[in-house]
Amino acid sequence: MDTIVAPITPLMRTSVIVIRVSGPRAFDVSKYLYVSGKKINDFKHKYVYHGEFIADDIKDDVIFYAFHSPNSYTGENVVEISFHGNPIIVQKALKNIYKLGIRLAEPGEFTKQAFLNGKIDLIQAEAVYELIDSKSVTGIYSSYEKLRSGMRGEVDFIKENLLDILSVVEAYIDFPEEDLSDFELKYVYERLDNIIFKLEKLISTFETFKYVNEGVKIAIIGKPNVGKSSLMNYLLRENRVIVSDIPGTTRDVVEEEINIKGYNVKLIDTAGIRNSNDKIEVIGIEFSKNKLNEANIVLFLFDLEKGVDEDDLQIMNLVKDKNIIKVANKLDKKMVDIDCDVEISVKTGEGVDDLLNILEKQIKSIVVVNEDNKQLLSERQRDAFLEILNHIQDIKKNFNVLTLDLLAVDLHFCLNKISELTGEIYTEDLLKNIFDKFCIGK
Ligand SMILES: Nc1nc2c(ncn2[C@@H]2O[C@H](COP(=O)(O)OP(=O)(O)OP(=O)(O)O)[C@@H](O)[C@H]2O)c(=O)[nH]1
Ligand SMILES: [Mg+2]
Repeated sequence: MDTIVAPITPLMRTSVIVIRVSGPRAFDVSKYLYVSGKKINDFKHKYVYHGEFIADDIKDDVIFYAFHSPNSYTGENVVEISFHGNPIIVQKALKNIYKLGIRLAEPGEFTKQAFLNGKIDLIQAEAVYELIDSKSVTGIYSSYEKLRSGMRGEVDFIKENLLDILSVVEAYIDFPEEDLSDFELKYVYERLDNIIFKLEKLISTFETFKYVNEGVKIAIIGKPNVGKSSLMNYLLRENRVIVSDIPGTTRDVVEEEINIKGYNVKLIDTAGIRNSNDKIEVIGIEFSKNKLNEANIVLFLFDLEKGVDEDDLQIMNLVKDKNIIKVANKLDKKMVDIDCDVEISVKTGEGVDDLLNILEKQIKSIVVVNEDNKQLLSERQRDAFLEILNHIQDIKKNFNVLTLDLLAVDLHFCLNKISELTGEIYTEDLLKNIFDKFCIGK
């Protein structure tokens, strides 16, 4: 294994920059490390040192610590050094470390070392990325659980059931003239059902994974001038979208990610929908109508000053199948009553908290987290489990007509899929796909 080095904090002017050296020759950096004027000769495991990094034209007061293989994040010898947060110092230090034959790490290569050394499996390696990338509390919880357990419980359950079936099938392969007894058939079907039940539950978590990562899409719609862009700005806490008292101000669809009560949300402001002769406005309105199809929740805005009219009813027709929250805005200028879920004034902020509470409830009903399955499957994991599920369902359907040889082949296929999932079997391409997403230093 190569010895690699990289900053594990951003390489920018900041308070502290930490670099990590990992690999069989990591302790060679001792060449540049001094404590009380003396070179460090042997690093003690998990000891923190305060000293100096001295190499050619640089010198810095540093803190460093070491981990001995295999008891480190990567499973290799590891030294981490924290410098004062000036990237010039760290660039120079790195240059000197390269002279020792230690190279700059590729994206995700520390985690890849951990995987190759068997410290973590591939599900856990992916969970490291998911944990850092998560934009919501649910996502963080899920990825942390995956990181801790690698979904061992689930994976082992499926594997054991597959092996149980395989042992029955293989016992009969050499005696093709004999049939499985009723008892053995029942045993096999029970195990097939166990697997199907578990897989269906697991696969259903992918929907939530998608919401957690891509965000729940919430479109703000309504006729022109009801305050859609004002509400968008209010929720984003910035003047992101142009607001004016001229109807037809917003011409484009504007999307922004925000966090609402711990949930990752994609908020979409749309052009006010009405019959218009303005060419550009018409294009914007068409865009908005298309966006409506993607929305998981629709915030339908009304105007409490002007009341409901034919335009509102036409828009209502467009979204009647959607998950709608009816929001009556401009409470501060209320002239009429409107049948709605909540009254607000974006101008004074009144009622917006109530709106957020209603939104939270709606989001929760979409981002369903099953108490037994808090670990959410990523796309790769979903695809692998889905392939196994399809195979198992076929096996169950055709159990009576399949030859034992074919059954054994199918069962081995499923076991192999699981091994690919956990990384017991892997290809360089697969690893590249997974680790290329990481940043350098992870
Ligand atoms: N009094 C009052 N005025 C508001 C309120 N919310 C928005 N407005 C005003 O209503 C006008 C229209 O607001 P916008 O946010 O641009 O409305 P819009 O729905 O995005 O309009 P289009 O982009 O044209 O579809 C602006 O003058 C806002 O300042 C409110 O709660 N009370
Ligand atoms: Mg607008």
